[in-house]
Amino acid sequence: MKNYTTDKIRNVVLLGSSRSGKTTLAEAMLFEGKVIDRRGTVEAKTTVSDNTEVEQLFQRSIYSTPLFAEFMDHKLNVIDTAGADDFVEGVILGLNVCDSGIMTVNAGQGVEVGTEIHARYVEQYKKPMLIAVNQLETEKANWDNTLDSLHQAFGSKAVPVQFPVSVGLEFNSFVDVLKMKMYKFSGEDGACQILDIPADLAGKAEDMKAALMEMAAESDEALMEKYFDQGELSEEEVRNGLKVGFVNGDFYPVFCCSAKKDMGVKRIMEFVTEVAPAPKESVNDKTSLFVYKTALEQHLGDVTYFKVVSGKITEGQDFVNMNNGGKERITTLYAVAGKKKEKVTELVAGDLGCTVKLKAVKTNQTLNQPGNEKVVPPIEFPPSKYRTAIKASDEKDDEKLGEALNRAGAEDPTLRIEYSKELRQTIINGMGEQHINILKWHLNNDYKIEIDLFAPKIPYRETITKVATAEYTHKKQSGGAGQYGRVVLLIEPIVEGVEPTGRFKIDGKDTQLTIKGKEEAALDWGGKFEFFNCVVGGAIDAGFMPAIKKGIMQKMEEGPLTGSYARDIRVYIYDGKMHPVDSKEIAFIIAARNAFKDAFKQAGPKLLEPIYLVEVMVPGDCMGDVMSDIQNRRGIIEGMGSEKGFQILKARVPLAELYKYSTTLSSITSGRATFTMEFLDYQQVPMDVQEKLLKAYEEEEKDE
Ligand SMILES: Nc1nc2c(ncn2[C@@H]2O[C@H](COP(=O)(O)OP(=O)(O)OP(=O)(O)O)[C@@H](O)[C@H]2O)c(=O)[nH]1
Ligand SMILES: [Mg+2]
Repeated sequence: MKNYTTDKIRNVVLLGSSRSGKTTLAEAMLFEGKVIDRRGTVEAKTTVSDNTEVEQLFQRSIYSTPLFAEFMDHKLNVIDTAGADDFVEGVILGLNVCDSGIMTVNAGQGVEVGTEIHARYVEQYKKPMLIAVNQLETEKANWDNTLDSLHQAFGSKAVPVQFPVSVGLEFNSFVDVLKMKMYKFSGEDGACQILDIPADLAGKAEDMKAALMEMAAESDEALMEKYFDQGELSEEEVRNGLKVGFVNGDFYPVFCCSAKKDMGVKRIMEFVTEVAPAPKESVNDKTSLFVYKTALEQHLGDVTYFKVVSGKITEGQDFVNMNNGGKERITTLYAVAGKKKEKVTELVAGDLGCTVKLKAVKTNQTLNQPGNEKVVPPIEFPPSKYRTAIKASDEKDDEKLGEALNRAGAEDPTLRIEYSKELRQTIINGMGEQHINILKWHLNNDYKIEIDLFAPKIPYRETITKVATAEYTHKKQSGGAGQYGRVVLLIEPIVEGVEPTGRFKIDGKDTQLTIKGKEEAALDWGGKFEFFNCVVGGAIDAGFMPAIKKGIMQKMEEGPLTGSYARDIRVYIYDGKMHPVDSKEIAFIIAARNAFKDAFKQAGPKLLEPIYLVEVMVPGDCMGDVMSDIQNRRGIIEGMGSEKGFQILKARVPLAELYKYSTTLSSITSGRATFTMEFLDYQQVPMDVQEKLLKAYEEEEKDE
């Protein structure tokens, strides 16, 4: 491959709902780009993208796959992504490192929720996008309905720059109003005649061209002036005007294609080459690389995918990893198209490439030429929306499982592995059940580990609602070293804005406790804890206060109700007793722990559960089912709205009710909905639920 300068590079991410034809389009682009001389198919498991065993097994893309094509003296870097919401990682990293997107839309379906989800990200990242209406030669294809759904979703931004002469099994030609020509295809491999527009279609083409000319004029003052003066613009001026509008994301040109029959693909690549933006990165700075993906690949080992974010890189160059200070030498450079790695000698700013066998490099890290201090901000991936606990079916595999999970988490930033000390479980946070099933597949097949997946515990919180006192004497004075400690304490809930007074009715008498020592802490797990030493008359040496606090903290970490973290409690130690010999730390730890536990149970204890704000995007016809399902999950509807032809439902839902929610939602709506979930706050658990949880915990305690 020859070396390309930045202005001759185009970085494009493929977007679109699952099965809308992204991988098939990529295959046709590689064919047109002379990277392959025969096109494979997804069904035959012979495409360049979708080259992993698991993708071929499930006949869909799961990972992002970097590809390239050489076309019209340009290098097109293309990142194929997965349309399924569970595998959103590729879309996010693709939109981070690419400069424009191609959105495929299945002409038999029109805009789907997958289209919507990807379009939201396109707007979030403010990237220009063109729309390829694909599968036009299929029986169900409907151009007009698809255009309607595009206008519903994107309003006047969706602007057709082509229209098919016929749709369905007959589809073999379209009129392109940018070129004012008709493209007629024969055979399967993109063979095409470029003809004059037939008279019966010329009127429609002229109207569309006029609309495009107006849009081009609107994008630039000088063009606007000329357009008003002379009433028309040249093809070149129209293209330049549209380029401005396209690059600004003011409009999404709509193209016709059949990726499977390689019809219209070349024209889309021409548009990308002529109109889509080149990378903005500068070759004149010191070299800096941003690692956007890492993967373990057969025969190659660790592969590191990067974007040259400034300067240029040649073989044998030394780098500093700005995130861990490590030194790396890049011995080999590749341009990459799936499993195909083509050696190159140089890559310039804006280009995408990969290398192998680096020592300690992860996704989101920056590698710099020594002396360059730049650090590229990490890609932010969407919050998880599926959580499951995991353990090896056989304990002997525990360590192996730990290593495999760490590797999986390092390769897939949307997979977050949590070793929860609080819940004493390993928890996987992912994007959905399919996402976790793929991980399971790898653990079973690549690592030969059998695993169990089950509902994770809920990080409840415990607190109190009123004042209570308790005392406890720990006495062990039979044989050996004795232990003795007596603690008398009072607890009260910490209420925002209410200052402690130390004034209470104790044993029926108004009592003013003297606060001699005060410790306050913000708890790691949220909420506050305050500890007051109010012991007078030397009943307990101050030296034992840390032990008393320690005993109480042990119960704060493992609350009396369900063993969950306790929060927002103020403790007054106001009396107790020591033994001159047998009083030791351990005695006061035990005494305090039990006194606190007893007081807690009398202080109107309540259990708090994590509440998530769930936002569901769903087609109108499924709204009723989705709402009642949410209400069956103790969800409280917070609001409803609509966006681009979809209904939006917002609700507060307990985490305890959200296990496998993505799976249920997908089955209620036949995969036509999506949702996000974000932690909101803690809320009291309903009494009946609390009772059940307390009972379950008591049982668990008995078993231990
Ligand atoms: N008839 C026809 N079938 C197509 C066309 N494009 C794709 N297909 C078929 O549609 C199915 C899905 O195509 P893919 O290319 O895997 O779609 P995708 O967008 O990559 O799907 P995900 O990887 O799941 O996101 C496959 O069976 C393809 O052969 C087309 O233009 N015409
Ligand atoms: Mg695919």
